[in-house]
Amino acid sequence: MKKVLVLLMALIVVVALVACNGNQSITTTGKDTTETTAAETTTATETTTATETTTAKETTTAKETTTATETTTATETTTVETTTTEEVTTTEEVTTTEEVTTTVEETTSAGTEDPLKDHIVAGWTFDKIENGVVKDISGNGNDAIVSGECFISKGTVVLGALGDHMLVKDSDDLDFSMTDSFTLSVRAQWNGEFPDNWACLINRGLMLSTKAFKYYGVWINSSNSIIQFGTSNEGQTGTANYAAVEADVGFHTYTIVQNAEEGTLNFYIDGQMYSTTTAKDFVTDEDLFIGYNGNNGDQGQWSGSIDEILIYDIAIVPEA
Ligand SMILES: [Ca+2]
Ligand SMILES: [Ca+2]
Repeated sequence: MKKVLVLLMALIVVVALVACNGNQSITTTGKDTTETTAAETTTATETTTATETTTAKETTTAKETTTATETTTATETTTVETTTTEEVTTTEEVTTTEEVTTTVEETTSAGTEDPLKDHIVAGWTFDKIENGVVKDISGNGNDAIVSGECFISKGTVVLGALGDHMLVKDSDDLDFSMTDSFTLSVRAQWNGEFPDNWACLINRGLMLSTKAFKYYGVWINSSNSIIQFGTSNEGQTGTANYAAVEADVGFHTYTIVQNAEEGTLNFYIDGQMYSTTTAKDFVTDEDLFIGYNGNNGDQGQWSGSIDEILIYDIAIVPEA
């Protein structure tokens, strides 16, 4: 029995050993599975890395494009600013030139006026319109009241639209008898147009509606463009015109001179005498009109510029 027991124990040991070997082979199989899983994981990681690289490249390209666009915009802005700067410089140069011209004109006018200034009874230089009037430079208060669309440009008053004119109210300063000497000087430019009928540069005393004929003035005949000096006839009961020369569009000085001692009334353009008649009585209640007839039917609208009007209480023969 002891032998049988020993044999049985030995058999159990052998069986146990065999069982142990079987467990070892299962463990080996488990190792193989783990290794396979690890390899798959590595592959997955590589794929992820490749995807990230692509994304990074796209971002870089997008940034470069943006940068290029900004550079282009910056260049355009610089060009615009440069052009603007050049335009401003040109404008400043023009302004400077105009200022110089104005200064020269003012100096010339002042120099011409000085010797006879005390004899000016009414005068207007048309440098500005203030509160609806052009101031009388004589100090006598004979201001010219402005109507219509008259405006000042380069030291002249510009007229042209129907109704553009100036009015100086009747004043003793403007009344001259047959025994008074006086001078009326007008520097003006006609622009070649007749807005309605004869163009009236200046009229003192003619009023057809009231048959007032103690007058003198300057017109341009609209049928032939001849400059006409107008005054009353010898009986001072009607009109008389003295043709001078065909008008052009330049600036000219029109002068009417009454010399009481000589008993003459003479008409000049730029110092050249075109006609003469006898001295007359110009004491009247009429207003002085500049740039139109007054209420004489037709407007007699003047179209052009007037630079200066001076009235002296002495006879001054104009310089040629
Ligand atoms: Ca009067
Ligand atoms: Ca002027």
